[in-house]
Amino acid sequence: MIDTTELRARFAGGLSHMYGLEVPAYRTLVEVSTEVNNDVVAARGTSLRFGGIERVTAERHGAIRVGTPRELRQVSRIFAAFGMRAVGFYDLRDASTSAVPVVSTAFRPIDGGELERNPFRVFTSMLTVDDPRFFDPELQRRLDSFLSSRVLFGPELLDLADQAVDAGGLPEDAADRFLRLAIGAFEVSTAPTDRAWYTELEKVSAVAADIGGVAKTHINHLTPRVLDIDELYRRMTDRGITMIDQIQGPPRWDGPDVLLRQTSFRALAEPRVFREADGSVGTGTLRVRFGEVEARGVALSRAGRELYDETIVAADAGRQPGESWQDAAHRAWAGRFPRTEAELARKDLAHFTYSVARKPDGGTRPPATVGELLEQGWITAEPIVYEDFLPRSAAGIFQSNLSDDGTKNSAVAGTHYDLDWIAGCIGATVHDPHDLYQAQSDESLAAVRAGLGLT
Ligand code: OOG
Ligand code: NI
Repeated sequence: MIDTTELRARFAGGLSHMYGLEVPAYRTLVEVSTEVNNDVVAARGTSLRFGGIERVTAERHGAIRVGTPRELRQVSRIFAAFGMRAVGFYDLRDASTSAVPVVSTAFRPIDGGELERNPFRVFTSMLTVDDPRFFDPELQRRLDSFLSSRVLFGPELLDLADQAVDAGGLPEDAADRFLRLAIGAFEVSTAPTDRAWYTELEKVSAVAADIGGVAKTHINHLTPRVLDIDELYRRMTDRGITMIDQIQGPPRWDGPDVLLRQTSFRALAEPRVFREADGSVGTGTLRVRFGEVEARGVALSRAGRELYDETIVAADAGRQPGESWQDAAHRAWAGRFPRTEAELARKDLAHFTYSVARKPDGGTRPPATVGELLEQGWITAEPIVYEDFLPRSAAGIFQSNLSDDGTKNSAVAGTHYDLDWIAGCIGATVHDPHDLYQAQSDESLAAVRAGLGLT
């Protein structure tokens, strides 16, 4: 029996192999990431925080885009077979100045042990066909009809997925078949794309064309994790690969690493087959797929996240003409963000797991608050890795690779989507990321309290 964890590891590895064949520059990105990670480990030693080196080296996230609630529900069944649950809700329609008509969630393991064994996650977006800011009734009708006639995930694939969920894995042969079908479902389409239809959608939004203009879904990008993203950016640039012009998220600074920093190389022209208006079929190119890389830090609490969002706004507002985002952000950070993890913990701005460092002996009774326990050396705090995404960075990633802003009619109201809508659509819980981190932290605190005799 190949269990859920092993299925997920093979799925992540198989997708990475497939994507490396489809987008060769992704192989360079993985190569350079591995070099940087090895150098960081050589320089700082192997006692890495934020996850062990095996986890970090194997770690990837992918991004896919589907067209309809039905497709979203189907893909959630496939991810469930890999132990990947829906976490979080992202509305990129408002997080972006360009036309990005999608709402998203991320499918990932939610258990600490499972994350350490293989943290593969997939940022999954669904086209909001019914949003009148992007699509008029006539275009909605044609999109609906195009999308409802395509089959992204066949019955055998879905059936194997359900079996894997029920049994917690699959026998070897069935597992091989399941993985082949699942990985195949995310390969780029070789069927001819209708040029006129694709172009019509592209005028509204390049994202809409990438989703609704083709017969299949595909991996849009895969993202290895790197321990020093600034160094990676330099080395990729030295190799002659054009990177987007900034690293998204918090700036590099000498304080704690928080949340998520991401960057990517520009999408490269890929050959695709097109059907022209006269019925002839020939090759053309599309630029939509790329490679992204990310560095992860500590998960922030709700209060910490508010501080983060405020600091980003302050960085934008304080940016001088000609100044880089990095420099402006660095200034904003230095003025607002705690400089140490201990301070983040004391102010309850980030999530940690706690362990007992010294046992009470004789008459000394440990203090009651986490801050005092830390200060007096009773407990230690390990940062909990941020396992999720950032809407602004996600919008930036979408946007940085669009050749055109598209069109959005802000005079009409958009359709409403939220976390509960996604839950209803997939017929499963969509977890709130904060609740997951809080539960992990609370559990460790309860054990610490018991260990110190504080309960
Ligand atoms: C997804 C963009 C979001 C990230 O890392 O923030 C994302 C997409 O381009 O489909 O992957
Ligand atoms: Ni991404």
